[in-house]
Amino acid sequence: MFKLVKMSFILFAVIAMLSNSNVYGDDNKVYEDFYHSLAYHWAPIIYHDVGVSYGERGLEDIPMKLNFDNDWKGCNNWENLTIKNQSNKGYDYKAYTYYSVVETESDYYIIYSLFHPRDEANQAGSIDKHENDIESIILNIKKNNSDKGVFNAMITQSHGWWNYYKKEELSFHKNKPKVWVDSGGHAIYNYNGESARGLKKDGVIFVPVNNFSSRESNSFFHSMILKGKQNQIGNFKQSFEYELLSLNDIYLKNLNDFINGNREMFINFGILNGDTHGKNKARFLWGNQESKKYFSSYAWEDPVVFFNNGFKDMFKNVSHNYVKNNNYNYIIEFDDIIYTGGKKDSIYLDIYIGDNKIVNNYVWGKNNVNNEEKIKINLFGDDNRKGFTIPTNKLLLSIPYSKGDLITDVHIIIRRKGGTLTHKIDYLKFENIENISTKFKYYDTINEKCKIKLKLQKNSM
Ligand SMILES: [Ca+2]
Ligand SMILES: [Ca+2]
Ligand SMILES: [Ca+2]
Repeated sequence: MFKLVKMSFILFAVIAMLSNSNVYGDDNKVYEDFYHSLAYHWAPIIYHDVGVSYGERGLEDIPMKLNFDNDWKGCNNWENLTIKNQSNKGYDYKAYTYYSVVETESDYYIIYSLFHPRDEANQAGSIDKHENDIESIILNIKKNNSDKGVFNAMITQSHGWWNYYKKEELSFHKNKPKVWVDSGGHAIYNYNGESARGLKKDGVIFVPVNNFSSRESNSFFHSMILKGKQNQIGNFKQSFEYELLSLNDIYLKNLNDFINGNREMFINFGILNGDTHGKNKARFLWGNQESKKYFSSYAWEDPVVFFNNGFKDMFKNVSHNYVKNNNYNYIIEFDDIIYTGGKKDSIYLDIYIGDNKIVNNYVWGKNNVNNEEKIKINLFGDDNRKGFTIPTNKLLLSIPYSKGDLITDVHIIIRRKGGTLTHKIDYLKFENIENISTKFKYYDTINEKCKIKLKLQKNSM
């Protein structure tokens, strides 16, 4: 039924395209509406611990919008988050969560990111508090012939590590998974029915709504904290509303700010500007750099990799073809490599984008390669060392567009493994990613020991 609705929406968009010059706007609006409804349908029920003994009596434990203080500056967020500022013009202390949806031929991946202006984490004697905090949840929804698909798996973030849950390990309210968020540090896990953890076991539940109701009692801040009722919060006795906001809007803002040299909100790509109790501690998923254990550097632009790494066989047969994905801006697409480095070699690639190493022998490798052999490059396939099972020849990248002196360089190193040692065979370097041809082309490596055929694609977003 919904498929029909979606189809007719798309048909409508196609007709609109033919009759209207505003082509992409109309088409994107259809997707935006559909993805918002999908994100809302599956949006988590958030069991959120509350620390009423913090300076602002629990205000620290409300997931908020980035501009809660009516500006787009990161460095003033710790200072601005006070109860007494609540009447300042444009301040908004209601609860929000950011979402983004990408779609393959077989699955949806829905990202939810929670932003808190203060991280008050106080772990085992060491205090790790800092200005700005982001922790995320990613759901995998399998497509079927219903309009919203079927829930399959969830990954949640706890600071620098990630937790993996199959459907049967979770509890739900109707279709919505229940998650638990730690007070102060805001690590996210599944909600397993336990009490809130603080001394007084204070916790509240945030539930998604399409639009906030006007009733004050539905706002945790207005009905409890502002009224000084922080001693009556109780142990997950009360629920309050949160609204969903577009994470892609934030991503685009970050791209544009970066290109324009505006560092007020984002000190770097994916990294929030913060200066209180530690510097620049909060990262959105597109600022992640880890690609050895969790592969969280892929979570934003290529969640198939992120889930395949975490769940292995459970994701053996899913599609790696994206039908809609606004979370990257470049693709490096590989065809093959002609190797002239030796006989029966085990070779692999190290690829750096700027300083960030995102491809290593865990991602792609090939054994028993002979001299002058031509080998197809299937990233996450072939003889990779991590057990990935969903090959692709496309490397999706969310990096700032290069402009002026903001150049993103690409460095591809071909290595051979011999016994326990590895040898650098040769390398290829593009000073600017946009120097890569947009049509397939062989590039000789610097010492002419290999040729690699590749091309660059841009996401037209
Ligand atoms: Ca601010
Ligand atoms: Ca500050
Ligand atoms: Ca945190």
